[in-house]
Amino acid sequence: MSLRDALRIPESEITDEAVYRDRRRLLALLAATPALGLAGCAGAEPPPPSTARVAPAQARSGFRTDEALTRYEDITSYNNFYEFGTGKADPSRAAKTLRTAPWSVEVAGECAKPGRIALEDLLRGIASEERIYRLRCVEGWSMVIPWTGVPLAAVLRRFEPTAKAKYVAFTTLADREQMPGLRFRSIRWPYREGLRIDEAMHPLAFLATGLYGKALPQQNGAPLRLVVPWKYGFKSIKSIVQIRFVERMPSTAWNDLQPSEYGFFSNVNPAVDHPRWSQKTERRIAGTNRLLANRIETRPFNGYADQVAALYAGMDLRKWY
Ligand SMILES: Nc1nc2c(c(=O)[nH]1)N[C@H]1C(S)=C(S)[C@@H](COP(=O)(O)O)O[C@H]1N2
Ligand SMILES: [Mo]
Repeated sequence: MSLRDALRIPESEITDEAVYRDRRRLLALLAATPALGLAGCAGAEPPPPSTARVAPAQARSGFRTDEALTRYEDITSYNNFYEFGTGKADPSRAAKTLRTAPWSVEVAGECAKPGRIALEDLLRGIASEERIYRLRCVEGWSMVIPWTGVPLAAVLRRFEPTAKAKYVAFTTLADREQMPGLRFRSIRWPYREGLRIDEAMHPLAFLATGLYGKALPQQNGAPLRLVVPWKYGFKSIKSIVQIRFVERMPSTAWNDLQPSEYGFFSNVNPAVDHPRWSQKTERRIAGTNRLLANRIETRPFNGYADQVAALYAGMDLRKWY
């Protein structure tokens, strides 16, 4: 298996166990190899934030779906949370050690009101909502998840971002004592993600605190986790401890590791294949059980094109993948 194969293995017939062993072996290899120097987006001028506004009724039409929900058992036992191991079953077993209270978030950068804020205060006064969103993993499986939480924009506005805030960067907790996966340099810790400011302020961008009406389980990113339903799952960063408003496109964990495979934008796009596999279809994990997943066609922006396509008007989505 080549070095490239070390990075991700597509969802397929391979068992979780085999994926786990291969990843561990090959990620060790990767860690021992100098940077590949792949081009990615570095150096190119990133597109400015759009001024597109989505009408409230249009936005709300993306808040629910009639599609069959994924079972609670599957949402909470088939996870990606590398801080707790690279196997799909690892987080549900290992994340119980994550202490989710007390929890605070540091807010920094280009805003009038930076500081460290307790989670209760971060959420205070913002009405909790339920949103049923599709989540499409870049590996080729998808789920339909009933989240509870708050609009990201409502939280971000609290801190009064300045005109220089062109992007928002998010960071996950990185605590070796609580997170056994940090021993492996599968990615460069802490896990980091980012959005352009207009994406972050979009009504669909959501901060989840629960699912199926219950508190968010650790393996799903408790106590506070981003959900960006029109982007590949890895953009939905878990267990957030820092939010930074920045002027330049921030570095993100997967883009850092392999820029030719994982771009900054990472909008779900069946027309742009991952270099090692097609993105045209997905295995929908819903209803009865995970082993009876349906193969369905992947939709542009994960089916949220009506709500978000305007954000990318005039952008070449092959270049800005
Ligand atoms: N901190 C952190 N956030 C993360 C990940 C991770 O490994 N670490 N994995 C991402 C990936 S690849 C996906 S598909 C989703 C999975 O979310 P779920 O396990 O709640 O379904 O979480 C994302 N957020
Ligand atoms: Mo993913």
